Amino acid sequence: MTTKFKLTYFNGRGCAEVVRYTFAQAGVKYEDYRIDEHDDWPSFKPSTPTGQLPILEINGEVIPQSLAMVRYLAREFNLYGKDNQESLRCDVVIDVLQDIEICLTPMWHEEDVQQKKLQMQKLVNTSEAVLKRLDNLLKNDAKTFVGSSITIADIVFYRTIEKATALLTNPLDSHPRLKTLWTCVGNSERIADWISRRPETPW
Ligand SMILES: N[C@@H](CCC(=O)N[C@@H](CS)C(=O)NCC(=O)O)C(=O)O
Repeated sequence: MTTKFKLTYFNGRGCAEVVRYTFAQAGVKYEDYRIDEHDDWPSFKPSTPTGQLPILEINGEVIPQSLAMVRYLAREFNLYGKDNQESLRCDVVIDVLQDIEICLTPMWHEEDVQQKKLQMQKLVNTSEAVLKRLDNLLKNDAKTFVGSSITIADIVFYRTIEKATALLTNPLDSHPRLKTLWTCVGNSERIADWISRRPETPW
C-alpha cells in the first residue's frame, strides 16, 4: 500500500517549507494542506499534538515538529547519507544550524524597536559564527555537506539561509564555498521545480 501523506500548515513557508523541500527532493506526493491562521486555526489548534503547526499525517497518524518529519522522510526516502555515520554527519550540520533558528524565531514577532535592534545584532554575530563552523565542516571540493548527493543537511542549510536572507543582506558573501553549495541546492532539478511552482505567499 502506498503511504498517504498530508502536511498541514498555514498559507506560508515558515516551518513547513523545509518539509516541502524534503518531499520535493524525495519525489514523493503529499497533500499540501493550508489553513487560514485567523479563521481556522483557533478551533483546530486544541486538536493538534503540540498546539502548533506544521503537522504531518502519515496514513492518518498525526506527527508534529518539522525537523522530526524531515528526518523521518529522509530515512524513508534515502536522503540521510549512505550509513549511520553519514546520518550522524547530516545531524551535525542540522544541529549547528539551530543556533541561527533560535535567533530567527523571536524576530518575526518582535515589535519593540530597541529589542529588535539587539536581536538583529545577535543574529548577525551568530550567523557569522555558524557559517564559519559550517565552512569548516565542508570537505575540500565537496559539492554537498555529506557524500556526493543532496541530503537533508543541504536541504536544512538551504532553508535556514533562505529564511535568514529575509533579514540579513547576502549572508554567504564571505563564504564562497557555502554560497556555491547553497546556489547548487536551489538550482538542483527537484528543488528548483518546487520553487518554480510553489504558491506565492506573503511569508
Ligand atoms: N519546532 C516546531 C515549531 C512549530 C511552531 O513554532 N509553529 C508555529 C508556526 S511556525 C505555530 O504553530 N504557531 C501558532 C501557535 O503557536 O498557535 C517545528 O519546527 O515544527
